[in-house]
Amino acid sequence: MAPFRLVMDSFWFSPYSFSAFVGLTEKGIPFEIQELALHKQENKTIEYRKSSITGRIPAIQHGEFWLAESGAIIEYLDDVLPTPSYKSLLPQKLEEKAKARMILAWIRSSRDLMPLITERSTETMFYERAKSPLSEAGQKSAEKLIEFANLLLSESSDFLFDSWCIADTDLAFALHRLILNHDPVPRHLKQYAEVQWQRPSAKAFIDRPRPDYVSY
Ligand SMILES: N[C@@H](CCC(=O)N[C@@H](CS)C(=O)NCC(=O)O)C(=O)O
Repeated sequence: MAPFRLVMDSFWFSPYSFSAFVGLTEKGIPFEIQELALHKQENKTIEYRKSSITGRIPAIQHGEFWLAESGAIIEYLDDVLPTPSYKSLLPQKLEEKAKARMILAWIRSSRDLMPLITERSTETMFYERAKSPLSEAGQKSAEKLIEFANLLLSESSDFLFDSWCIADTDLAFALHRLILNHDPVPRHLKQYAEVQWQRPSAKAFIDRPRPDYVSY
């Protein structure tokens, strides 16, 4: 098997890097990590732009093959490292897989989440907590996330489906924007998100010692 490399941010706080990192870790294969300092624009070099095409992180290199976009990376990992030899990142059942893709896409691109993402940035999760309460728009955005999670999860679910999938990891990350900043989150959603946060693949990212933050 050709070696894998994950190119990610040096502050270890990108939600997209988190998803790709957890995906690779869950596959149980060795992989190298290359950190790019986004505040120094290390992702803007011509070499990285040519390889990644998007110039954004994360990207993976598998042998000579390069791929960016965390959602595409997850799908590629499941294709190239399939079950049963490797853990599946997306559910096996067709409808559950489709739902998991919906969840990943909504978390990545919904405009509903934009105010929350701005006011509860990942800097507030891994560096300094938010100093101001959520604005009206931020609160609406938080309510939308909570409604979304509530509609998908029952009161006692540890997972979205029968067992863990990468959508659990992504949804828990989004909920932790609120949890870590002490914004209200219903108890069962908090418990659900904390289960995902304790997963060894997630903890390896979360507990990683981080360099001092430089704003950019
Ligand atoms: N849709 C992309 C988003 C990737 C993304 O926006 N990455 C940010 C860091 S969180 C980035 O590379 N920013 C640097 C830049 O845009 O110059 C994915 O899912 O991978």
